[in-house]
Amino acid sequence: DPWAAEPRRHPALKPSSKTPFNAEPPPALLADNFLTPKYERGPDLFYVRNHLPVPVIDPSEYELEVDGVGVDGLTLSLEQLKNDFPAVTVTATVMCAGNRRSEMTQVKPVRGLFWGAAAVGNATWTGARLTDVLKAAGYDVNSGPGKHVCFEGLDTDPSSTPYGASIPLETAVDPRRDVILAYEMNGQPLSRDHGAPVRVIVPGVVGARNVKWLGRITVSDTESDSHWQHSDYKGFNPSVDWDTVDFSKSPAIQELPVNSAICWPAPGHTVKVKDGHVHVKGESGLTYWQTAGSVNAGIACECFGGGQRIVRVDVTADGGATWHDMALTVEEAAPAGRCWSWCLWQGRVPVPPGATAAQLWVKATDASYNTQPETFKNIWNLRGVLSNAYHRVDVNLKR
Ligand code: MTE
Ligand code: MO
Repeated sequence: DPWAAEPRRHPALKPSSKTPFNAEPPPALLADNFLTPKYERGPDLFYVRNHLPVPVIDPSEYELEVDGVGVDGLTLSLEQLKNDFPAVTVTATVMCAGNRRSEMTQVKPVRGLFWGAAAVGNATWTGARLTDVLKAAGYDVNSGPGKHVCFEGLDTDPSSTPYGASIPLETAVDPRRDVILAYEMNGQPLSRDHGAPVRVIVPGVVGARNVKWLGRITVSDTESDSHWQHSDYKGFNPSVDWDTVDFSKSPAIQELPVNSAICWPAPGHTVKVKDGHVHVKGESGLTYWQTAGSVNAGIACECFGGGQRIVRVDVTADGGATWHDMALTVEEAAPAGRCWSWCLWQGRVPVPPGATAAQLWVKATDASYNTQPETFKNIWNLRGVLSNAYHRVDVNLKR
């Protein structure tokens, strides 16, 4: 039974599939913490997206192979990776390409896991720089050959084919892109679900390329030949269907577009109105579940190409007649173009007088003034990826 050795999971994670295990936390628990937390000694609340059984890896026998064009070849143990290279810590949001797919599905069915808005998390990742490891393997990061860097996982399907993905060489060799081979998450050794003992973290790039249980790094002239690189995780014109789709015609998703979500109140919740406003102030932790629902907090997740900063989050409760600036309550102090983390936000939004219900909409804007589309209709795609239209939450109002 390939599923017999699966790790223990946080009971608050809501699975969309159990084998392989795929689950997301309740959104209200996400927006309260800049770093997606772990409570007590248990597993963490960071969403899990596995395509295959979690491999059983003895850290003392772990080996990372580095090979490919322009590479002399190198095999590293976990101890060597930790001891022979400077440890760097990067804070980065990881988001699944299918995050918020369940909203896109309402336009027209798509194929994929039924993700809500919480297939995203933020953590500090500590490890060796990919550029340092490539250099140690004899690769010239300034003028070496190749066009892509491929990553292979140690998780395999029944035909022994591993999970794999690749990123462009330019992303991999640029030290300012902060690509690291991480062995710690939020200051603790990686958990099994998140790729122990080593995963690659490619900040600003879709979850699928952040390969877990990393076994091999290959510099190559071609993209990873993995199914997940060439026949999945791509976007298409809304009129392309499963009869006409040609995966070779679309580029693999790398950077993700601007996204944001209202994490509180939850859909259908009753919210208290004060002075004509929905009181929108963040409070902490699990108390969210017990308060009267007078709280609204959200995340704006910037995973856009350049690592652009989120400069504004707007919310409306009247269908866009009036938009209101939210306060960005937790932001990362990162240099321009290297904002790899989401920001948290909250605020007060006026609701129409006398209304007993309202629909809240949110959109975020980044430093390049990229923002989100209004609806899913014209960004619909058959795989349900890149789902970043305004996030809308229906609430009841109590005066
Ligand atoms: N790496 C391996 N080896 N196997 C996988 O199934 N899933 C990918 C990526 N890396 C995957 C993988 C996808 S699609 C996502 S969204 C992220 O891991 C999820 O990372 P997490 O489970 O730590 O949140
Ligand atoms: Mo994903």
